[in-house]
Amino acid sequence: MKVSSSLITPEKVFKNRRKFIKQLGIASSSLYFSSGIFGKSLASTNLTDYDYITTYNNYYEFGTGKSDPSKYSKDFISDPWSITIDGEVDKKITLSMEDIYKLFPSEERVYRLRCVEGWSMVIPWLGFPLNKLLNKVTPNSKAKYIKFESILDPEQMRGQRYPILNWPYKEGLRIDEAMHPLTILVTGLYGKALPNQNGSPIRLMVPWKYGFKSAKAIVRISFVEKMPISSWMKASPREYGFYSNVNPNVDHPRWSQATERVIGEGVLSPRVPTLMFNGYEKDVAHLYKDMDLRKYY
Ligand SMILES: Nc1nc2c(c(=O)[nH]1)N[C@H]1C(S)=C(S)[C@@H](COP(=O)(O)O)O[C@H]1N2
Ligand SMILES: [Mo]
Repeated sequence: MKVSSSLITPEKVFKNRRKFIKQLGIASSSLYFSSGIFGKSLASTNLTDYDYITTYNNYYEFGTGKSDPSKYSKDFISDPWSITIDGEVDKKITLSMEDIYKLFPSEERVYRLRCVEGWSMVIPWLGFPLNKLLNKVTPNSKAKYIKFESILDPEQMRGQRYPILNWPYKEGLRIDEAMHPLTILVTGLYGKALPNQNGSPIRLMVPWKYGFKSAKAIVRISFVEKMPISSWMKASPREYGFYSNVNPNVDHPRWSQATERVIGEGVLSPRVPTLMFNGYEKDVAHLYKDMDLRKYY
């Protein structure tokens, strides 16, 4: 489903659509929000309320508590902003957000975000495929991985004044994962501009991987030869691997990954079974066909 060019889709429309879907009594496995290859069946069918999406966050630059990002990112200034694409490329480029909005019109993608901590939300993102941006440069033969860097700005980000993580926040993907049509750069949600606490003005969303792979407030994307060491790999290599594909059969050393808590579904927050690759198995399993998924977590 495409969002109109006005970018303004009232939350009511989403609420109504959800109600409509509920009335139809569609089974979870057959719910399609969008068309074409992006129509995805979801384990939890209901869109998470805007209030939960914007007040229950992980964004350690603003603190480690779930309500810290919404509290402490209010005055974060993310305009002007630009992203540089560099590394093993013929010619690096820098694009302003204005360039990005113009070059890559956003579309709606309803994806579930599954955090490695064992909870999930279903979010109507606005964004565009990362491959469209990556195709603006020509990588050389050394390029094998993509490295993502979030902004380093301790003046605006109180969490960065403490060595909680290896700042700036770093993440990485294999080039084929980054080029996959499901991998998007996000510039909004619920038809509105991306709130600061969700990674304004631009963040990654890789729906078949644990949420920490989806770096917020990205300023640099580099083609690199070696597998990037992400901030979480550095913080705890035993617990957080490079691939970090959602996998109900591979537990975190400290908790099970077999189920997840659905945020916002009432006080009882039911646990539902976690799906292989977060439900995107058909689309992405081929990327890992020769890998032992127990080893490459
Ligand atoms: N720069 C940065 N990006 C980040 C994080 C972070 O702390 N810093 N947290 C990650 C984690 S653990 C999750 S689950 C998601 C949460 O995204 P949301 O707050 O929009 O739901 O963002 C990811 N991206
Ligand atoms: Mo997470």
